[in-house]
Amino acid sequence: MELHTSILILFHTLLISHVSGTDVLKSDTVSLTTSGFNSLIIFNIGILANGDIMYYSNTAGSKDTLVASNGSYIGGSPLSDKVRSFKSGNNTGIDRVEISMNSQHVKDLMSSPGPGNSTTLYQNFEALKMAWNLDAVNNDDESIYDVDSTVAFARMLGGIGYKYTIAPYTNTAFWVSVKTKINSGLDSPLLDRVYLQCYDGGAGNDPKSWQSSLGMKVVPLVWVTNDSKPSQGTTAAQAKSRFAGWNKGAALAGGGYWNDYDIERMKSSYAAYGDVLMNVFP
Ligand SMILES: *[C@@H]1O[C@H](CO)[C@@H](O)[C@H](O)[C@H]1NC(C)=O
Ligand SMILES: *[C@@H]1O[C@H](CO)[C@@H](O)[C@H](O)[C@H]1NC(C)=O
Ligand SMILES: *[C@@H]1O[C@H](CO)[C@@H](O)[C@H](O)[C@H]1NC(C)=O
Ligand SMILES: CC(=O)N[C@H]1CO[C@H](CO)[C@@H](O)[C@@H]1O
Repeated sequence: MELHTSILILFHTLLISHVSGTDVLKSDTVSLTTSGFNSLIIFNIGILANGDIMYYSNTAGSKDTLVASNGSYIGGSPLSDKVRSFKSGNNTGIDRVEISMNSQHVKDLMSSPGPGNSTTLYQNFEALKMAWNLDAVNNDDESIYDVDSTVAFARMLGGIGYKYTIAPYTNTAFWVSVKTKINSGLDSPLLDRVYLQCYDGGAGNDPKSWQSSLGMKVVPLVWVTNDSKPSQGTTAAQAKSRFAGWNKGAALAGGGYWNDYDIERMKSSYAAYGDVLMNVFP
């Protein structure tokens, strides 16, 4: 309790998804920056075999966009202006923007050419950070789980100036190992946030038990009302009761939602979901 009121790391998180309908150029970005959320994660960035970076979209009217190639940002200014506006726009409450990716090609690229600052991969991430004014890279690995390359990649990103976060739903042992190695010997942790999936495959997750395994506080995520898997949907009122219950059992670092697309598709209220976080994590 004391931790919460004294240090205000009570960030709220909203995952921006365009998995099946919304990309950041199409989201209601006025609502999502002014509804009480203070962190945004842009979902579905990917690394190609040559180290280039893609922003994936399945959105009608949108296309996959190569955003960094050969060490330069090439995603265009409408996209960079939009992403930068999350933190700089009128009345925005957002002070942190992250990109989320899986671990595709990370192992190969860490093995050759490695994490050095003269590589295309390094320079692409450096260029993307600058163009989008990014704060962190989120690892949403759900299949590869290679400890050494994950740690090398995180350290590379830390060298560029990113913070590093994870979004586990399972495989606690992998994430404990990664967290311990990445933060080992650092005064200020590079891996500074854990967004724990508490829906779908992670529906049974107990934030308290993950906190105890990882030795750090986590931010549980619930899935907003959704018509593709209604049983996983969580109304604002239900989210409030879940976050409050978990937070009572063991103080959390905050709370968050997957995902904005469903809020808009279901005509739910950003403000209602944001209010829950401001209420439970003041
Ligand atoms: C990549 O960038 C380097 C340095 O700017 C340049 O010399 C080279 O031609 C570029 N390669 C491609 C394939 O664009
Ligand atoms: C901020 O408000 C001004 C005045 O209404 C408007 O011209 C500008 O486009 C807005 N900026 C953003 C990023 O929304
Ligand atoms: C790149 O890495 C080398 C070797 O670690 C280091 O000496 C050099 O200062 C780095 N350069 C930049 C621009 O960070
Ligand atoms: C309407 C819909 O399909 N919404 C999304 C619900 O969430 C799942 C998983 O995150 C997405 O795949 C769906 O697109």
